[in-house]
Amino acid sequence: MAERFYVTTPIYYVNDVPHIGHAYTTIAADTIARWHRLCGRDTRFLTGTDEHGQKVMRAAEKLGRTPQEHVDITVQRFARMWETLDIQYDDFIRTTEPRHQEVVRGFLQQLHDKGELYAKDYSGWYSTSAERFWSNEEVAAAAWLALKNPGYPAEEAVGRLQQGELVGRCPDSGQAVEWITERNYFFRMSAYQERLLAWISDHPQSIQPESRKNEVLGFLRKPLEDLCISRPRARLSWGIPLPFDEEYVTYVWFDALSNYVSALGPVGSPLHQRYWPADVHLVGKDILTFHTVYWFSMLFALGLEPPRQVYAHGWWTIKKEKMSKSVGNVIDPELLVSVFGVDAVRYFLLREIPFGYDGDYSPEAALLRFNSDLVNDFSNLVHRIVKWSDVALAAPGPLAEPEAELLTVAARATAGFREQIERYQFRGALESLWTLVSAGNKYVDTHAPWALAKAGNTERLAEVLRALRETQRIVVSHLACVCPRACTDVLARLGLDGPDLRVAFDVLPSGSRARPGDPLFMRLDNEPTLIALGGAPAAPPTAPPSPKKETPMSEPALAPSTITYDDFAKVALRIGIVLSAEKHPNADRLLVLKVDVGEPEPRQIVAGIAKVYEPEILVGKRIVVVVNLAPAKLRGVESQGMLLAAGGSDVASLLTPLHEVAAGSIVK
Ligand code: ME8
Repeated sequence: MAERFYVTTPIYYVNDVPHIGHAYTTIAADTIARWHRLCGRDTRFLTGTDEHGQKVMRAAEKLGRTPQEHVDITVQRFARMWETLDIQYDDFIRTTEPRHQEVVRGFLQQLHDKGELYAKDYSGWYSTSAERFWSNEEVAAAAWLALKNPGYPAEEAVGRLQQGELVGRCPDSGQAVEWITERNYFFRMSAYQERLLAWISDHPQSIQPESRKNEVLGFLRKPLEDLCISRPRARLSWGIPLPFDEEYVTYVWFDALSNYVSALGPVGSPLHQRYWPADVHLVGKDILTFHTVYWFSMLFALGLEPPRQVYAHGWWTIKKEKMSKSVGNVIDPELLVSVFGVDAVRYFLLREIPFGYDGDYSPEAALLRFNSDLVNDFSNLVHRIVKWSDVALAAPGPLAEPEAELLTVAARATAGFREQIERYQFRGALESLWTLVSAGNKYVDTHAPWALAKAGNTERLAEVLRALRETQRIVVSHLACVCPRACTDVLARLGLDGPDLRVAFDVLPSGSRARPGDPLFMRLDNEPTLIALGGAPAAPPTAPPSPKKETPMSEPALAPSTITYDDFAKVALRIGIVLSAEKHPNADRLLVLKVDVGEPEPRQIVAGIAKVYEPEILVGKRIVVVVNLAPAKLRGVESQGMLLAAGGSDVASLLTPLHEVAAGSIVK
């Protein structure tokens, strides 16, 4: 039987709205799964949703739904998002499904029967928002932070906490915590400390990257405590009841972690035998301890093998701040897809930061990556020879020196790609593949098919076209796991029905022709794109020269530089009156306006203001329009100008004159 590969993502909290962080892990897992499938491995890719817990229960109550009704609705956000992002999972597990609950209850019973669980009274600081207990030090430190007191005199703060002079706070949410005492069930996790250390030492790849492994080893330097695995039903009813004591439900993490096994069916079932242990659990660094210390110990206790690897990647941040719903800085993948298309979003997220490290998102970086890598390099390689798509390929013959050289680059580039993608180094893998994209473009320049055609040198033209079409085939066959749509399209143009990873120039049949097609990616203009992305239309990034230098992800806060009056006078600003406004057919963020700027015909202007204004209320409003901006297409609709708005990256208000001045009035 073929070698098998089992990859998972975390199961996401069903209450949340998916953002680029969730998309990141899932796109990474999808890329890995597609790659392994392509290599002929028996691959399984699991994702899903985490549907129990207090937050879900409260959200449902607020909306007057039962928790089950609530999760049945909210789970659709994830299902739809994965469809938008071309995620090809094999299974989607929901923790409210009977198939999951049965396995979890079986696990609990088994641990109970083996004496791995015991009941005891426990007192501690409980946070209802985080659904967990915290230590004195943790809640005192969070309280100190909330008061914005300098430093943190740990002993003094803990002392004040115990005296009741300081209100303890939850380190996650900042909300006040409560001191509660309750009887609960505990898992004897402390008994597994030595075994965990031995396992990690014997399986150095089991936690990656190395820095994360060291973090876990650091955690394991302190004595491991037993893990509370129950919550009284009186306090939390939305969970899986303990099979041996129905007064309690299971702790959400015990429930959630089990999904990786439960999705395969009961232990011993055919799928379980075929795929467990998982090859890799991809997770964010926030949930590393749960996936290593807790999960490995649980598996030891259950007599199951730990996953072969847990790989923890870093955070996407916004202006160096963690992305979070409460801060209100989350980036909606739908918006990025509406501007760039799905392949480009997948490419950007995987290419931009090394997998494992944190990285800051900015619309400027996304646009730069798009215009340089995808338009200038990749799309160019595919499109420049479209003119000769009708030329039939000659039978492959011995390679002349330039073709042999190109093939050598292809071999090196694809070996680098293969080696790095199998270690989840997406950025390095793509960089490696791009050496071939660049070499292909250079080959077109040097061996100028247009000149060969003009000179009537059909024999050499057919040779050059073979090398180029084979190069395209090799590039898109490898890239198909990252950018499936564009690559499938190019493969079809080459007459193939799927990727072919062979690195050779004699794969395409002699006599075969290609089919012409539109450019895969079209250059996007800075200003309108940045506005559509909710970014500031300032400091236009230009495509860097090839070979590219590293793009810093951070957005430096530049003070505006001085310009002359003449510079300013170049911008023609006019008062416009909005005649009509409607939603853009392909982008949620955009509105399409017809604006009278005092010319014979109204201007059509596409603006990224749909999140702030309902179209109807804009009709009749006077606004300020830049009328001498080169027209640009925004998601397929032409924009003949730009509106002025206040607020920078988040549009706060359109600018409007104090008096009813005529359409076309000059603004200066
Ligand atoms: O933790 N940058 O679910 P969750 C990168 N239900 N990745 C991010 C991110 C960001 N800013 N934000 C989220 C849970 N992620 C549990 C998991 S698993 C048995 C239970 C990704 O909805 C990253 O993979 O909070 C992170 O680990 C995961 O989303 C957390 O998703």
